[in-house]
Amino acid sequence: ALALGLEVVDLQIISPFHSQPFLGVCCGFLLNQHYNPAFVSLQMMKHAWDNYKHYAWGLNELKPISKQGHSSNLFGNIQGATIVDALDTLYIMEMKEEFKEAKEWVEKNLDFNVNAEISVFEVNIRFVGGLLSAYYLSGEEVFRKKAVELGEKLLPAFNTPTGIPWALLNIKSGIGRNWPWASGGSSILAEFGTLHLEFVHLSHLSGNPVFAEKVMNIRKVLNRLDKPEGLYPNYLNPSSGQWGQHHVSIGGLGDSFYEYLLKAWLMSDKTDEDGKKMYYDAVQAIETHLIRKSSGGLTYIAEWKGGLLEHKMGHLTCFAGGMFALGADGAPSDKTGHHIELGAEIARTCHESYDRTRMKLGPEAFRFDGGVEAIATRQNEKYYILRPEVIETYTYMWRLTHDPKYRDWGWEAVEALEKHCRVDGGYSGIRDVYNNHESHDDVQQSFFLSETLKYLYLLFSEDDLLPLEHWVFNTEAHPLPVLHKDDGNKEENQK
Ligand code: DMJ
Repeated sequence: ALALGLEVVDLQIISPFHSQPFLGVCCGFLLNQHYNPAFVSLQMMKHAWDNYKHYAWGLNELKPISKQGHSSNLFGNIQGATIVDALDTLYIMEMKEEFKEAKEWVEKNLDFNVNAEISVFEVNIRFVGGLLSAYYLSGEEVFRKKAVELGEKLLPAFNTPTGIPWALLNIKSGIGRNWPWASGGSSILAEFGTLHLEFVHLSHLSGNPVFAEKVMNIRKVLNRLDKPEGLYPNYLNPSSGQWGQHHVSIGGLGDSFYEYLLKAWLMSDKTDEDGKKMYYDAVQAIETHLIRKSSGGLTYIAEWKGGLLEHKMGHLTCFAGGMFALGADGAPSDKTGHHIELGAEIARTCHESYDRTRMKLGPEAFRFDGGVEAIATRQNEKYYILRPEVIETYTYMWRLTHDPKYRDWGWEAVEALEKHCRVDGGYSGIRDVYNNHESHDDVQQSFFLSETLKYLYLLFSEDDLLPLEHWVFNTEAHPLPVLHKDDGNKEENQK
């Protein structure tokens, strides 16, 4: 850890939440006896932001070891992903100067008139979602305008025979296509199923119904289809309207589709009965066919391949703990307690996946076969790229149960992030969380600022900061307000 340039000492930190002592190895500011954990998350944000600003300003992401910009092909040559993704976190943490400079950058430099092939899903959740949240929080018109402008650029993605959008779109030419690796030219469930919240808000803020119509049509197509055992395969062909391979996952390729069904209902002030039914029916099928308990008593969500289970759970799947708990309130047939319990069990399993590594950070995927439980067995599944899902679930579980263990677990994650991911030039992912020594991947993902640090901050803050009754978080942790029936007039005013 000394190689990271941190001031490292062994010390006993008293848990900020109760009397159990933490044995910690940590960085400068944690030595201050008067720290508070929300303040620590804010300091982490400052370190991530300052370094991005210093070394990669205006580019998509930061390479914190080589101290330069990082570009990913997900955004084509749209720039500034970290700035747009971080806007609302800066706002919530009251980093006013930083928010101001981010806003100025958006005003002057955020440009969608580029010849770029982009991922419709990634641009929607990070850019459209980030701009919408920034607008709702700050009221600054520039964010609303940019969100709507970008939304319009995404519309040609829906020009397919079924209206199921392409995964990739050239926002200049309007030509779309799918990932070449996706089953027989299919679109991906977690991609086309994760547009709903943002597109409903785009219609709300622009007065143009086209956005909401596009995502409601996706619902219609899905509702017409037969679902194997009530499950949704990850692949759907946008031309034929037929499923591709029968692979089902609550992690990668499927995850946020389920999240958006529930949140569409919540965001509609619980009027979107269709979304509600689709969500609870899907959870029922998931429980029957995918959720299993290990011999050591850990509940996990397996993957389903044409009827056969792969006993593997991805880090991405860990968001589902928070989702089950968030959906508990509306669960049919007195199942509220059961859904909370399911959330708690998934949280515990995901915590175990962290606790069973040397670095106390979770692997990309962990398995429940071949004599192991909650451990990665394949070398290419041992990495941690600053993902938020486990901390996200702690935050929901804390808000919904107030069991102090979730704050303790969040604090363990803070300690591990500070010890292993914090470097001079920001925060980096780790190649192998079971190793004695950090091998850094040299990427500070934009979702570290938009999600991981925001969820930590919320975990350690009061419940009245973005209360769950009034806000839903998109899958990139951008808060969007619940729309009440009488909010509709706004659309008229915007015309
Ligand atoms: C984020 O972009 C979103 O949370 C998405 O839903 C899944 N992948 C990353 C974080 O892991």
